[in-house]
Amino acid sequence: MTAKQGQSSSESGRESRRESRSTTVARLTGESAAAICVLAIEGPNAGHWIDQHWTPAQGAGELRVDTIRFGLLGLDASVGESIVVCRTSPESYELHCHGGKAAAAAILSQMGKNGIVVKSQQDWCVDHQPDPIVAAANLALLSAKTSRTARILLDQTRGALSRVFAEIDQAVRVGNHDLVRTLAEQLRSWDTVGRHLTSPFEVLLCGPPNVGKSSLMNRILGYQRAIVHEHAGTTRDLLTEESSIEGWPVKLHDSAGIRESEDRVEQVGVQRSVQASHTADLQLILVDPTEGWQVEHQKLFDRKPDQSLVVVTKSDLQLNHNTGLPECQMETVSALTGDGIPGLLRAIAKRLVPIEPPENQAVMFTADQREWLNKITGS
Ligand SMILES: Nc1nc2c(ncn2[C@@H]2O[C@H](COP(=O)(O)OP(=O)(O)OP(=O)(O)O)[C@@H](O)[C@H]2O)c(=O)[nH]1
Ligand SMILES: [Mg+2]
Repeated sequence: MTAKQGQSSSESGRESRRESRSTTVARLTGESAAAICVLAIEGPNAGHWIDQHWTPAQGAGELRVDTIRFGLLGLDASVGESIVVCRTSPESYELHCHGGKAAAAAILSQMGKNGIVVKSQQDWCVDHQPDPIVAAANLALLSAKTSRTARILLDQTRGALSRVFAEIDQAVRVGNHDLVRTLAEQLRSWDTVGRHLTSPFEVLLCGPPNVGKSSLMNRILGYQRAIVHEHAGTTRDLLTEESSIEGWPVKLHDSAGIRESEDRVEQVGVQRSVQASHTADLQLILVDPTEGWQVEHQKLFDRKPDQSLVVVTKSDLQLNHNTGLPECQMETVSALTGDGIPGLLRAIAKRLVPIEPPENQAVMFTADQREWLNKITGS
Protein backbone atom coordinates (compact mmCIF):
# COMPACT_ATOMS: atom_id res chain seq x y z
CA MET A 1 0.00 0.00 0.00
CA THR A 2 1.32 3.46 -0.84
CA ALA A 3 0.86 6.78 0.89
CA LYS A 4 -1.67 7.90 -1.65
CA GLN A 5 -3.77 4.88 -0.90
CA GLY A 6 -4.06 6.13 2.66
CA GLN A 7 -7.05 7.98 1.37
CA SER A 8 -10.43 6.83 0.17
CA SER A 9 -10.38 6.80 -3.60
CA SER A 10 -13.65 6.52 -5.40
CA GLU A 11 -13.94 3.56 -7.75
CA SER A 12 -16.61 5.39 -9.67
CA GLY A 13 -14.24 8.34 -9.97
CA ARG A 14 -11.63 6.19 -11.65
CA GLU A 15 -14.35 4.66 -13.79
CA SER A 16 -15.46 8.08 -14.98
CA ARG A 17 -11.88 9.05 -15.82
CA ARG A 18 -11.97 6.36 -18.48
CA GLU A 19 -15.05 7.79 -20.19
CA SER A 20 -13.07 10.92 -20.94
CA ARG A 21 -14.83 11.85 -24.15
CA SER A 22 -18.26 12.37 -22.69
CA THR A 23 -19.31 15.86 -21.69
CA THR A 24 -19.60 16.19 -17.91
CA VAL A 25 -20.78 18.75 -15.40
CA ALA A 26 -20.47 19.10 -11.62
CA ARG A 27 -21.28 21.62 -8.97
CA LEU A 28 -17.97 22.94 -7.61
CA THR A 29 -19.35 24.98 -4.71
CA GLY A 30 -20.86 23.47 -1.54
CA GLU A 31 -24.38 22.08 -1.34
CA SER A 32 -25.71 24.76 1.00
CA ALA A 33 -27.31 27.91 -0.35
CA ALA A 34 -24.86 30.75 -0.97
CA ALA A 35 -24.65 33.96 -3.00
CA ILE A 36 -23.15 32.23 -6.02
CA CYS A 37 -22.95 28.66 -7.25
CA VAL A 38 -20.23 27.53 -9.64
CA LEU A 39 -20.84 24.71 -12.12
CA ALA A 40 -18.04 23.32 -14.26
CA ILE A 41 -18.86 21.78 -17.63
CA GLU A 42 -16.28 20.15 -19.88
CA GLY A 43 -16.08 17.89 -22.89
CA PRO A 44 -16.69 17.96 -26.63
CA ASN A 45 -20.30 19.20 -26.33
CA ALA A 46 -19.75 21.82 -23.63
CA GLY A 47 -19.42 24.75 -26.04
CA HIS A 48 -22.35 23.55 -28.14
CA TRP A 49 -24.64 23.31 -25.09
CA ILE A 50 -23.71 26.84 -24.02
CA ASP A 51 -24.27 28.22 -27.54
CA GLN A 52 -27.69 26.57 -27.58
CA HIS A 53 -28.87 27.79 -24.18
CA TRP A 54 -27.02 30.98 -23.34
CA THR A 55 -27.12 34.42 -24.95
CA PRO A 56 -24.43 36.94 -24.03
CA ALA A 57 -25.77 40.33 -22.94
CA GLN A 58 -23.32 42.08 -25.26
CA GLY A 59 -21.52 41.07 -28.42
CA ALA A 60 -21.71 37.80 -30.24
CA GLY A 61 -19.29 35.28 -31.57
CA GLU A 62 -17.19 32.68 -29.82
CA LEU A 63 -16.22 33.14 -26.20
CA ARG A 64 -12.42 33.05 -26.18
CA VAL A 65 -10.43 30.98 -23.66
CA ASP A 66 -9.77 32.89 -20.41
CA THR A 67 -12.56 35.36 -20.98
CA ILE A 68 -15.66 35.95 -18.90
CA ARG A 69 -19.01 37.18 -20.13
CA PHE A 70 -22.39 37.90 -18.59
CA GLY A 71 -25.59 36.70 -20.28
CA LEU A 72 -28.95 35.02 -20.00
CA LEU A 73 -29.53 31.28 -19.79
CA GLY A 74 -32.87 30.19 -21.21
CA LEU A 75 -33.81 26.70 -20.15
CA ASP A 76 -37.36 26.98 -21.38
CA ALA A 77 -39.60 29.77 -22.64
CA SER A 78 -40.44 31.04 -19.14
CA VAL A 79 -37.19 30.77 -17.19
CA GLY A 80 -34.24 33.07 -17.73
CA GLU A 81 -31.28 32.93 -15.39
CA SER A 82 -28.52 35.55 -15.32
CA ILE A 83 -25.25 33.70 -15.68
CA VAL A 84 -21.59 34.57 -15.89
CA VAL A 85 -19.76 32.19 -18.22
CA CYS A 86 -16.02 31.76 -18.05
CA ARG A 87 -14.24 29.70 -20.68
CA THR A 88 -11.32 28.06 -18.91
CA SER A 89 -9.98 25.92 -21.79
CA PRO A 90 -11.13 25.04 -25.33
CA GLU A 91 -13.54 22.42 -23.97
CA SER A 92 -14.26 23.60 -20.45
CA TYR A 93 -16.38 26.36 -18.98
CA GLU A 94 -17.47 27.59 -15.58
CA LEU A 95 -21.03 28.81 -15.10
CA HIS A 96 -21.56 31.18 -12.18
CA CYS A 97 -25.25 31.21 -11.39
CA HIS A 98 -27.54 32.19 -8.49
CA GLY A 99 -26.41 30.38 -5.33
CA GLY A 100 -29.85 29.12 -4.26
CA LYS A 101 -30.47 25.39 -4.62
CA ALA A 102 -33.19 25.74 -7.27
CA ALA A 103 -31.09 27.53 -9.91
CA ALA A 104 -28.29 24.98 -9.97
CA ALA A 105 -30.75 22.06 -9.76
CA ALA A 106 -32.68 23.38 -12.80
CA ILE A 107 -29.51 23.83 -14.87
CA LEU A 108 -28.12 20.41 -13.92
CA SER A 109 -31.44 18.75 -14.64
CA GLN A 110 -31.60 20.35 -18.11
CA MET A 111 -28.03 19.33 -18.86
CA GLY A 112 -28.83 15.77 -17.77
CA LYS A 113 -31.77 15.70 -20.18
CA ASN A 114 -29.43 16.90 -22.94
CA GLY A 115 -27.09 13.95 -22.42
CA ILE A 116 -24.47 15.66 -20.30
CA VAL A 117 -23.17 13.44 -17.49
CA VAL A 118 -23.87 15.04 -14.10
CA LYS A 119 -21.12 14.08 -11.67
CA SER A 120 -20.94 14.21 -7.91
CA GLN A 121 -18.44 16.61 -6.37
CA GLN A 122 -16.52 13.61 -5.08
CA ASP A 123 -16.10 12.10 -8.56
CA TRP A 124 -15.18 15.49 -10.00
CA CYS A 125 -12.53 16.04 -7.32
CA VAL A 126 -11.07 12.56 -7.89
CA ASP A 127 -11.03 13.09 -11.67
CA HIS A 128 -9.33 16.46 -11.50
CA GLN A 129 -6.86 15.82 -8.72
CA PRO A 130 -4.29 13.05 -9.10
CA ASP A 131 -3.41 13.20 -5.40
CA PRO A 132 -6.31 11.51 -3.51
CA ILE A 133 -5.39 13.25 -0.24
CA VAL A 134 -5.65 16.65 -1.89
CA ALA A 135 -8.90 15.54 -3.57
CA ALA A 136 -10.28 14.52 -0.16
CA ALA A 137 -9.17 17.84 1.33
CA ASN A 138 -10.97 19.72 -1.46
CA LEU A 139 -14.11 17.75 -0.64
CA ALA A 140 -13.74 18.23 3.12
CA LEU A 141 -13.30 21.94 2.54
CA LEU A 142 -16.83 22.05 1.16
CA SER A 143 -18.21 21.01 4.55
CA ALA A 144 -15.87 23.09 6.73
CA LYS A 145 -18.07 25.20 9.01
CA THR A 146 -15.64 27.88 10.15
CA SER A 147 -12.75 29.86 8.71
CA ARG A 148 -10.38 28.33 11.29
CA THR A 149 -11.13 24.77 10.18
CA ALA A 150 -11.14 25.84 6.52
CA ARG A 151 -7.64 27.33 6.95
CA ILE A 152 -6.28 23.99 8.21
CA LEU A 153 -7.99 22.07 5.38
CA LEU A 154 -6.62 24.56 2.84
CA ASP A 155 -3.12 23.63 4.00
CA GLN A 156 -3.98 19.99 3.22
CA THR A 157 -5.26 20.97 -0.25
CA ARG A 158 -1.81 22.50 -0.79
CA GLY A 159 -0.18 19.16 0.01
CA ALA A 160 0.85 19.42 3.70
CA LEU A 161 -0.42 15.92 4.60
CA SER A 162 0.57 14.37 1.26
CA ARG A 163 4.18 15.43 1.82
CA VAL A 164 4.36 13.88 5.32
CA PHE A 165 2.63 10.67 4.19
CA ALA A 166 5.15 10.40 1.33
CA GLU A 167 7.99 10.96 3.81
CA ILE A 168 6.64 8.20 6.08
CA ASP A 169 6.21 5.89 3.09
CA GLN A 170 9.80 6.50 2.06
CA ALA A 171 11.11 6.04 5.61
CA VAL A 172 9.30 2.68 5.83
CA ARG A 173 10.85 1.57 2.53
CA VAL A 174 14.41 2.32 3.70
CA GLY A 175 13.73 0.90 7.18
CA ASN A 176 14.21 4.18 9.07
CA HIS A 177 11.89 3.22 11.93
CA ASP A 178 12.89 6.10 14.20
CA LEU A 179 11.85 8.62 11.57
CA VAL A 180 8.58 6.75 10.98
CA ARG A 181 7.82 6.81 14.72
CA THR A 182 8.67 10.52 15.06
CA LEU A 183 6.60 11.59 12.06
CA ALA A 184 3.66 9.40 13.11
CA GLU A 185 3.73 10.79 16.65
CA GLN A 186 3.78 14.35 15.33
CA LEU A 187 0.82 13.64 13.08
CA ARG A 188 -1.19 11.95 15.83
CA SER A 189 -0.68 14.93 18.14
CA TRP A 190 -3.13 16.82 15.90
CA ASP A 191 -5.71 14.02 15.89
CA THR A 192 -8.30 15.75 18.07
CA VAL A 193 -8.47 18.84 15.91
CA GLY A 194 -8.24 16.72 12.74
CA ARG A 195 -11.33 14.74 13.73
CA HIS A 196 -13.30 17.97 14.09
CA LEU A 197 -12.43 19.74 10.86
CA THR A 198 -15.62 18.48 9.26
CA SER A 199 -17.68 17.48 12.30
CA PRO A 200 -18.23 19.72 15.32
CA PHE A 201 -16.95 19.26 18.87
CA GLU A 202 -19.66 18.00 21.26
CA VAL A 203 -20.03 20.31 24.29
CA LEU A 204 -22.50 19.39 27.02
CA LEU A 205 -24.00 21.71 29.63
CA CYS A 206 -24.77 19.56 32.66
CA GLY A 207 -25.41 19.64 36.38
CA PRO A 208 -28.32 19.44 38.84
CA PRO A 209 -31.67 21.13 38.04
CA ASN A 210 -31.93 24.93 38.12
CA VAL A 211 -28.22 25.69 37.99
CA GLY A 212 -28.74 27.77 34.84
CA LYS A 213 -27.88 25.32 32.02
CA SER A 214 -30.60 26.49 29.64
CA SER A 215 -29.91 30.15 30.43
CA LEU A 216 -26.22 29.68 29.63
CA MET A 217 -27.02 27.79 26.41
CA ASN A 218 -29.25 30.70 25.31
CA ARG A 219 -26.61 33.26 26.25
CA ILE A 220 -23.90 31.45 24.24
CA LEU A 221 -26.20 31.05 21.23
CA GLY A 222 -27.45 34.61 21.48
CA TYR A 223 -31.15 33.75 21.36
CA GLN A 224 -33.80 32.01 23.45
CA ARG A 225 -33.38 28.44 22.18
CA ALA A 226 -34.24 26.67 25.44
CA ILE A 227 -37.04 27.26 27.95
CA VAL A 228 -35.80 28.88 31.15
CA HIS A 229 -37.88 28.66 34.31
CA GLU A 230 -37.44 28.86 38.05
CA HIS A 231 -39.20 25.49 38.32
CA ALA A 232 -36.52 22.82 38.85
CA GLY A 233 -36.70 20.10 36.17
CA THR A 234 -37.79 22.35 33.30
CA THR A 235 -35.57 20.76 30.64
CA ARG A 236 -36.56 17.13 30.10
CA ASP A 237 -34.69 16.22 26.94
CA LEU A 238 -31.39 16.91 25.24
CA LEU A 239 -31.54 20.14 23.25
CA THR A 240 -28.90 20.43 20.57
CA GLU A 241 -27.79 23.39 18.52
CA GLU A 242 -24.79 23.94 16.27
CA SER A 243 -22.68 27.02 16.70
CA SER A 244 -19.04 28.04 16.77
CA ILE A 245 -16.90 29.06 19.71
CA GLU A 246 -13.79 31.17 18.99
CA GLY A 247 -13.89 29.85 15.42
CA TRP A 248 -14.21 26.14 16.28
CA PRO A 249 -17.41 24.33 15.23
CA VAL A 250 -19.38 23.03 18.23
CA LYS A 251 -22.58 21.18 18.89
CA LEU A 252 -23.97 22.51 22.18
CA HIS A 253 -26.21 20.20 24.18
CA ASP A 254 -28.45 21.46 26.96
CA SER A 255 -29.54 18.62 29.24
CA ALA A 256 -32.04 17.67 31.91
CA GLY A 257 -30.90 18.47 35.45
CA ILE A 258 -29.44 15.38 37.10
CA ARG A 259 -31.21 14.32 40.29
CA GLU A 260 -33.12 11.36 41.81
CA SER A 261 -36.71 11.52 40.61
CA GLU A 262 -39.89 9.46 40.82
CA ASP A 263 -41.12 11.00 37.58
CA ARG A 264 -40.63 8.45 34.76
CA VAL A 265 -40.19 11.11 32.04
CA GLU A 266 -37.64 12.97 34.11
CA GLN A 267 -35.76 9.71 34.74
CA VAL A 268 -35.40 9.16 31.00
CA GLY A 269 -34.18 12.74 30.60
CA VAL A 270 -31.60 12.20 33.33
CA GLN A 271 -30.41 8.97 31.66
CA ARG A 272 -29.93 10.91 28.42
CA SER A 273 -27.90 13.57 30.25
CA VAL A 274 -25.63 10.89 31.72
CA GLN A 275 -25.22 9.21 28.32
CA ALA A 276 -24.37 12.53 26.69
CA SER A 277 -21.78 13.09 29.40
CA HIS A 278 -20.03 9.89 28.29
CA THR A 279 -19.72 10.98 24.67
CA ALA A 280 -19.09 14.73 25.01
CA ASP A 281 -15.69 16.13 24.03
CA LEU A 282 -16.12 18.60 26.88
CA GLN A 283 -18.69 18.81 29.66
CA LEU A 284 -19.40 22.11 31.35
CA ILE A 285 -20.39 21.22 34.92
CA LEU A 286 -22.54 24.07 36.15
CA VAL A 287 -22.66 25.00 39.85
CA ASP A 288 -25.30 27.30 41.33
CA PRO A 289 -23.60 29.42 44.03
CA THR A 290 -26.77 29.29 46.15
CA GLU A 291 -26.55 25.47 46.26
CA GLY A 292 -22.82 24.80 46.06
CA TRP A 293 -20.99 21.65 44.92
CA GLN A 294 -23.16 18.54 45.27
CA VAL A 295 -22.77 14.80 44.94
CA GLU A 296 -24.15 14.91 41.35
CA HIS A 297 -21.38 17.38 40.42
CA GLN A 298 -18.73 15.10 41.85
CA LYS A 299 -20.06 12.06 39.94
CA LEU A 300 -20.00 13.99 36.66
CA PHE A 301 -16.52 15.30 37.37
CA ASP A 302 -15.10 11.90 38.38
CA ARG A 303 -16.39 10.33 35.16
CA LYS A 304 -14.05 12.45 33.02
CA PRO A 305 -12.00 15.00 34.96
CA ASP A 306 -9.83 15.82 31.92
CA GLN A 307 -12.86 16.70 29.83
CA SER A 308 -14.70 18.73 32.46
CA LEU A 309 -14.82 22.47 32.92
CA VAL A 310 -16.48 23.71 36.12
CA VAL A 311 -18.62 26.80 35.62
CA VAL A 312 -20.02 28.71 38.59
CA THR A 313 -23.19 30.45 37.42
CA LYS A 314 -25.35 33.40 38.58
CA SER A 315 -22.35 35.56 39.52
CA ASP A 316 -24.70 38.58 39.61
CA LEU A 317 -26.17 37.19 42.86
CA GLN A 318 -22.80 37.77 44.54
CA LEU A 319 -23.11 34.77 46.82
CA ASN A 320 -20.24 32.65 47.85
CA HIS A 321 -21.43 29.25 48.97
CA ASN A 322 -19.02 27.40 46.75
CA THR A 323 -17.68 25.06 49.36
CA GLY A 324 -16.25 21.72 48.34
CA LEU A 325 -15.39 22.81 44.80
CA PRO A 326 -12.60 20.69 43.28
CA GLU A 327 -9.17 22.17 42.80
CA CYS A 328 -9.32 22.80 39.09
CA GLN A 329 -9.75 25.50 36.49
CA MET A 330 -13.08 27.23 37.02
CA GLU A 331 -15.02 29.91 35.19
CA THR A 332 -17.56 32.24 36.81
CA VAL A 333 -20.39 33.65 34.70
CA SER A 334 -23.76 35.31 34.79
CA ALA A 335 -26.12 34.29 31.97
CA LEU A 336 -28.31 37.18 33.13
CA THR A 337 -25.78 39.99 32.68
CA GLY A 338 -23.28 38.30 30.33
CA ASP A 339 -20.44 38.74 32.84
CA GLY A 340 -17.66 36.20 32.36
CA ILE A 341 -19.05 34.85 29.06
CA PRO A 342 -16.11 35.96 26.83
CA GLY A 343 -13.68 34.35 29.30
CA LEU A 344 -15.77 31.16 29.36
CA LEU A 345 -15.77 30.97 25.55
CA ARG A 346 -11.99 31.39 25.47
CA ALA A 347 -11.62 28.68 28.13
CA ILE A 348 -13.86 26.28 26.17
CA ALA A 349 -11.86 26.87 22.97
CA LYS A 350 -8.58 26.34 24.82
CA ARG A 351 -9.82 23.04 26.25
CA LEU A 352 -11.06 21.83 22.86
CA VAL A 353 -7.96 22.89 20.92
CA PRO A 354 -5.11 23.66 23.34
CA ILE A 355 -2.71 24.38 20.47
CA GLU A 356 -3.85 25.37 17.01
CA PRO A 357 -1.94 23.68 14.18
CA PRO A 358 0.56 26.20 12.77
CA GLU A 359 0.51 27.19 9.12
CA ASN A 360 1.27 24.35 6.68
CA GLN A 361 1.00 21.74 9.44
CA ALA A 362 0.03 18.29 8.16
CA VAL A 363 -3.21 17.16 9.83
CA MET A 364 -5.10 13.91 9.17
CA PHE A 365 -8.78 14.53 8.64
CA THR A 366 -10.35 11.18 7.63
CA ALA A 367 -10.63 7.74 9.21
CA ASP A 368 -8.91 6.23 6.13
CA GLN A 369 -5.85 8.37 6.73
CA ARG A 370 -5.65 7.41 10.42
CA GLU A 371 -6.10 3.76 9.46
CA TRP A 372 -3.33 3.95 6.87
CA LEU A 373 -0.97 5.43 9.45
CA ASN A 374 -1.84 2.70 11.97
CA LYS A 375 -1.24 0.01 9.39
CA ILE A 376 2.05 1.35 8.12
CA THR A 377 3.39 1.90 11.65
CA GLY A 378 2.06 -1.46 12.81
CA SER A 379 -0.01 0.04 15.64
N1 LIG B 1 -29.81 35.80 38.85
C1 LIG B 1 -29.60 34.88 37.91
N2 LIG B 1 -30.52 33.94 37.70
C2 LIG B 1 -30.27 33.01 36.74
C3 LIG B 1 -29.08 33.01 35.98
N3 LIG B 1 -29.12 31.95 35.15
C4 LIG B 1 -30.28 31.33 35.36
N4 LIG B 1 -30.98 31.96 36.33
C5 LIG B 1 -32.29 31.60 36.84
O1 LIG B 1 -32.24 30.29 37.38
C6 LIG B 1 -33.46 29.60 37.11
C7 LIG B 1 -33.18 28.32 36.39
O2 LIG B 1 -32.60 28.62 35.15
P1 LIG B 1 -32.53 27.56 33.94
O3 LIG B 1 -31.64 28.13 32.91
O4 LIG B 1 -33.88 27.15 33.55
O5 LIG B 1 -31.79 26.38 34.72
P2 LIG B 1 -31.58 24.88 34.22
O6 LIG B 1 -30.30 24.42 34.82
O7 LIG B 1 -31.71 24.78 32.76
O8 LIG B 1 -32.79 24.14 34.94
P3 LIG B 1 -33.48 22.73 34.57
O9 LIG B 1 -33.83 22.75 33.13
O10 LIG B 1 -34.67 22.72 35.44
O11 LIG B 1 -32.51 21.66 34.92
C8 LIG B 1 -34.33 30.56 36.32
O12 LIG B 1 -35.23 31.22 37.19
C9 LIG B 1 -33.33 31.54 35.75
O13 LIG B 1 -33.88 32.82 35.49
C10 LIG B 1 -28.13 34.05 36.23
O14 LIG B 1 -27.05 34.14 35.62
N5 LIG B 1 -28.44 34.96 37.21
MG1 LIG C 1 -33.00 23.72 31.56
